[in-house]
Amino acid sequence: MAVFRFMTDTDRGEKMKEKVLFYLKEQNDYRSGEEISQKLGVTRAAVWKAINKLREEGYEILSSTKRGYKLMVSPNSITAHEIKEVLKAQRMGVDIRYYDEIDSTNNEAKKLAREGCLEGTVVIADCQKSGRGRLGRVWDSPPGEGIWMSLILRPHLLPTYASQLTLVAGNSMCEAISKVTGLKAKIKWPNDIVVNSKKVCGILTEMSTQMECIDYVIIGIGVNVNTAAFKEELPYATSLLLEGHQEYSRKAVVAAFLECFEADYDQYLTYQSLSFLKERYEKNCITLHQKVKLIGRADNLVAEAVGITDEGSLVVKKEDGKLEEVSTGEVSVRGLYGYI
Ligand code: BT5
Repeated sequence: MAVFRFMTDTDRGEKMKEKVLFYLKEQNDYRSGEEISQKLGVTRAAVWKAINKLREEGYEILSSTKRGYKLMVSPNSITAHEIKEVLKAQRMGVDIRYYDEIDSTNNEAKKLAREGCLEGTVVIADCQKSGRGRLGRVWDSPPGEGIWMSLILRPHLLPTYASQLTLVAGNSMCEAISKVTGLKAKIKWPNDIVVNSKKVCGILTEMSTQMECIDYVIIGIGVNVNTAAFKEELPYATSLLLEGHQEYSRKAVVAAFLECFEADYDQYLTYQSLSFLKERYEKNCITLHQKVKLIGRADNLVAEAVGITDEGSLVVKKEDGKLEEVSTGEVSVRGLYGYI
């Protein structure tokens, strides 16, 4: 059930800002306040207000009494408007809700999902105050540096399939990062993306079920894009900036991810299996052909990771040569995060 709401003054201000921004981008030259107000059918005061708001957000807009306004530099921003401008996906990102600051995008996504929002709705924030990892761990989400976003899905699947969507999303983000930055991003099964053996991205998948079917799935993704330094407590964290020695466009990574995920999600729903993705996933997965330690098991098993099943389990080969499928839990991989 969709829930409708009336436009507030804030909504109108946002719309006006978007219109002025779009006009200045399109014209790519000085435009007088009078011309902008006439073209957009609004007062000059409204244009002036929108320009000031844009400047507050980091847009560099020159003004000259004779010539008017000219947009010089757009910030590395991930507002709905900025993402939509470069996004080619149709359904993923159909509705983008941007927040300067939020507790956790997964919390907001859950709220929207309960209210009946469309599949493909994205909640994205510049900063999270209570970003979460798995098992209640903290996810560091400082302002201006990363992508903290949650994607809402409504697949007609049994709940046991939800964890496979983490793998589809992880693969899409891995390929999106490689495509945008040229860096060699790899997947640490099941939910981390690493670059040069350090963690650049984590995924937290949560779901709600109804009558033994999935009601909604939230794919929460955090990517360290332009983080210049991490806290001492995060020795195994890295960012695209630290690995690529340059700043990257956050919206380009978001758009590339949503485009890749849209195509793969459709295929996944058709096959209801990861068979279509297996070759690409295995190529991208750094866990394979490595010694792994299965954490939290009574036997503390150490084995060699040899493959991924069509259901997304990790296949390990034990010392006695026997194979075992591991579907959940934490895995330490030799060479990553301090495991020697
Ligand atoms: C994850 O958990 O890796 C899932 C992270 C998901 C974050 C996204 S951001 C958008 C959405 N909204 C949320 O509230 N969450 C999702 P896990 O595998 O449990 O890893 C957590 C561990 O990674 C922490 O205990 C730290 O050791 C480390 N860590 C924390 N912040 C990090 C960061 N920014 N970069 C790299 N590692 C970090």
